[in-house]
Amino acid sequence: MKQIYALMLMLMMASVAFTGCVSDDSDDDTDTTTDTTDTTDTTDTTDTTDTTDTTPVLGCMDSTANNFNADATEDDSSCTFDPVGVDTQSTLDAVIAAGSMKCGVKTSQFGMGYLADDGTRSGLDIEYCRAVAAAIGLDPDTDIEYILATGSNRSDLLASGDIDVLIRTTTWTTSRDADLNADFAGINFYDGQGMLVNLDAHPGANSMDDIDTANICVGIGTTTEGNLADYFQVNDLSYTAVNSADAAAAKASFTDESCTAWTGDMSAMVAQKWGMEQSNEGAGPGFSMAIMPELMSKEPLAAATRDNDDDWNDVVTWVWYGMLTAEELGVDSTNYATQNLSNPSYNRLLNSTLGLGTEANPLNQTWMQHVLATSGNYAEAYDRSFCDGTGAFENCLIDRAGTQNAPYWEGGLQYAPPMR
Ligand SMILES: N[C@@H](CCC(=O)N[C@@H](CS)C(=O)NCC(=O)O)C(=O)O
Repeated sequence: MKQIYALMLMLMMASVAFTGCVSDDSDDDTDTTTDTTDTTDTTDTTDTTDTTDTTPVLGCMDSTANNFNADATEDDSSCTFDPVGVDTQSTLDAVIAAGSMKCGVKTSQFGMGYLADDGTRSGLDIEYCRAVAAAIGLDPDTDIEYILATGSNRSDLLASGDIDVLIRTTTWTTSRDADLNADFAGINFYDGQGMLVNLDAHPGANSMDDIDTANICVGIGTTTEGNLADYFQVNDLSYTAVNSADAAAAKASFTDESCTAWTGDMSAMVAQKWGMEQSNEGAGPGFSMAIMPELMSKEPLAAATRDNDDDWNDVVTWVWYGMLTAEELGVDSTNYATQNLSNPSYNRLLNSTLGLGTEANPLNQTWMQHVLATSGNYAEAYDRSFCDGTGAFENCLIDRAGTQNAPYWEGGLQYAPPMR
């Protein structure tokens, strides 16, 4: 069914600056807890007569500190503070207590996060979500609550606790890391921004230069908005943005030709083009389409957890690295149970917590075996998400070989730090 498109990653990486998404930062009321220096002003000018024979009481004199001593007369630099924005409970412990995990995903993008008419979910984000659930001892089939996260509400859902983890084609950027209540975890797909063009409206278009002055559909709250503005400015092109609340709105505008080009992550543009070509019983949208060769940005798509939720963030991160490491060691869903565990590398991967988890809920030693039983290694998850899933990487919507998502030993960027 699927058609083959090469993703052309690593070509023409645009040297443009990025902007983050719509700022819904809720993390600005913080750095009040670091002020340990204002304790020197202990001079009591009203009572100079009875100080000579008073032994100073040493202690922490900062009333905002955890160990504030109201009786102290001399600060001894012992004040301790909670880390800024600290979560009182690890999300891992909360998820285990609840017995289910809320995963923020998208439903519109075949290959990453897709909900079929029959209720089946698929894609690399879904594989990742299921793998995390398996790693922490949940049943991926029954114990995951999928929550739709859109481009514009995803960080609010995460900050408010409506989701435990966001795995939804979210680009890791500086300002998101710094300003949103989010920490990034495993990069499950290296992407870049692409442009899908209506060729009837732009006959013969084969480069971005050919769509100067176009109406371009772009998702609200995405990195896409800023990259588009930067790229067109730097290349002395102009456009009119048709702002779209979500993929469905953008698709509606593109198919009714309110916009004659649509920009987003290349993986999304490839999937949308394919989907539209299948629509109307294969007749398509009524015009021909092409994806322009330029990549406008770097879009490393990463999972995210809340700030200062380190044990949970570690688990989410290392589930991904575990899937990559398994691929590197030749371990997959079919052979993980028969590996020689006297080989230390295999033992560490398949039979060790490596310190992951919380004090209350350390991971089970066989956590990676559960991950492999559920989603397989990275190659298997990729094959199932983008290709036929036969293990041969055939009929892929997006080829893996030769792209940034190839493993590092084949020249790609997918690389796991040592698991030891
Ligand atoms: N990776 C980019 C873009 C991701 C994104 O949300 N793209 C839009 C393109 S229209 C999308 O997929 N929207 C779908 C939706 O919100 O349902 C980001 O993190 O901002």
